[in-house]
Amino acid sequence: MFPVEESVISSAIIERGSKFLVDLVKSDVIIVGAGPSGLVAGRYIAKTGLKTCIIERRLSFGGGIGGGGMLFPRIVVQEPAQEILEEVGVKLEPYSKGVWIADVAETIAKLAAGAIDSGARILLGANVEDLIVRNSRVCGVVVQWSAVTSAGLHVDPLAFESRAVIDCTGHNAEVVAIAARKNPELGIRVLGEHSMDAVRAEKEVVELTGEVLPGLWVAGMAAAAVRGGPRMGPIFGGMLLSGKKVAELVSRELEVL
Ligand code: 48F
Repeated sequence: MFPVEESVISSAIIERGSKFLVDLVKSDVIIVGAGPSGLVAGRYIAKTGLKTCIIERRLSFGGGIGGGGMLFPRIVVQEPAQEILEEVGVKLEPYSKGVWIADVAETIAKLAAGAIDSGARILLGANVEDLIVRNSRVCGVVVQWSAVTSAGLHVDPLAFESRAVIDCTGHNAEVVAIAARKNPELGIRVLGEHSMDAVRAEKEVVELTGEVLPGLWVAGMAAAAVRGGPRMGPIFGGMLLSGKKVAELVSRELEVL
């Protein structure tokens, strides 16, 4: 095996890791959250050629996919959203008319690979804790390493600019909640998700996907949380279609569609 000394390992990581981060300080689109909606949005936006970065606070992607339903390692997906999984090579098992079953590990891996292969970059272990807001427009995010946040250290964050920010943070709609808390004059509120109604929720999560403030978009469960839609549990068609819809809306807004 080729002998690689510690100094080479360290300098390679510091040098190329810094280059990666410098490149992220200005993007076309920043997506917060690498769950199903964020990964799908990232794939379709990056495919248009827009410079796309997904920021995820954990050291892994997939969000709520991994937990399946009560930790059973399967998720349900319905027509027509199964096509989004088929496109990235997820093997689907038919269950009943219009309903398919997918393995959670395979879904996570292939959605993430789909986003990365389309050109989206994923920054793991980084927490979005604030937004850049200029003249009532969201112009980027403020980021801190999750480890620093967990340790409660007082360390100033860094800011990453973008032409659009998409909140794909799931049930707490964290980015919109931050915008609401820190900028009450913008008049945005997070209504909170309602109790379960899977049929309605799946339809509404797609309908509720869209722009909530100039420069700030919401998709996935965060859209339901912001606008008071119901929850749906471990059925994922709505998440996938919401990610695809926000990608189309943002790409059109940024004039690449
Ligand atoms: O929760 P999550 O999977 O959101 P989603 O894409 O999908 C929801 C479903 O998984 C499921 C459901 C059934 O369909 O309701 O819950 O709407 O993924 C959200 C990701 O965002 C990350 C979080 O770690 C997770 O991986 N995240 C949340 N807040 C932040 C964040 C933040 N402030 N900064 C960075 N990442």
